[in-house]
Amino acid sequence: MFKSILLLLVFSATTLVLGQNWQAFTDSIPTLSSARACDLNNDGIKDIVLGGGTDGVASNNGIMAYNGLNGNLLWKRAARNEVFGSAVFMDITNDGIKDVFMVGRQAQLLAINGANGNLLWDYFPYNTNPADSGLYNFYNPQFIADVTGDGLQDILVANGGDHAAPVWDTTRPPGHLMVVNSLNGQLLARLWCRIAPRPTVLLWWQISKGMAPNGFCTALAVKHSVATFGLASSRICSTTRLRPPFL
Ligand SMILES: [Ca+2]
Ligand SMILES: [Ca+2]
Repeated sequence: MFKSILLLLVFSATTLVLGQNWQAFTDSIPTLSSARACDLNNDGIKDIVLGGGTDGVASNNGIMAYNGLNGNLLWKRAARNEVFGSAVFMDITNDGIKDVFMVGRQAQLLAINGANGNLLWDYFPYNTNPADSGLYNFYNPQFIADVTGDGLQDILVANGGDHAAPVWDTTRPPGHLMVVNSLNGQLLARLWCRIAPRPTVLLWWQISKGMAPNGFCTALAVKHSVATFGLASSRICSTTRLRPPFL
């Protein structure tokens, strides 16, 4: 029973007019995900999305969306591992309802239809260990200016954190800073980062070629220290476009 950690949400006094209060309960999972609000059923009331689960364990309660009006579950999704990220929202299905982008362990970078919880794309849909491909945890993504020219903002996200490595092992896989097509999850650019000996130093980087249809490539300028876990303490200072000869 001690593992049956309870998830409890309490949202109170959401409106002075109706004086609404509700609680929602999801059994058997902890959560490190911060709740995010977005109207997913088009009733003018923001709904609540958050992730859950335990490190190394698949869960039927990986990502949940609760009705902001009454706390009822709008939809939920199973997850192959812990979903510790916090959602960001953008409509990529053009139905007027924003879709959900969520991250977690085991290379989970997911786009989910905000209206019904259906999976739109999974960055790593393969039934293999992503560590074999050098991929570990995805950390909270953010939207950046449109790279592909389809009018949709694209995604900048960090991946890293081989927590299976012993603490004394300083030979660790690099973290990745990645630009991903928000429409389909395609990798557009990737930056490998190792631990920097001092701030503002980026030891080495590489960007995959030919990812932008206009012949330009996106380069990422990174300052400040690069943390052990990918880019947790890094600060992304700017995005610039470079012609391929400069790469
Ligand atoms: Ca709503
Ligand atoms: Ca949508």
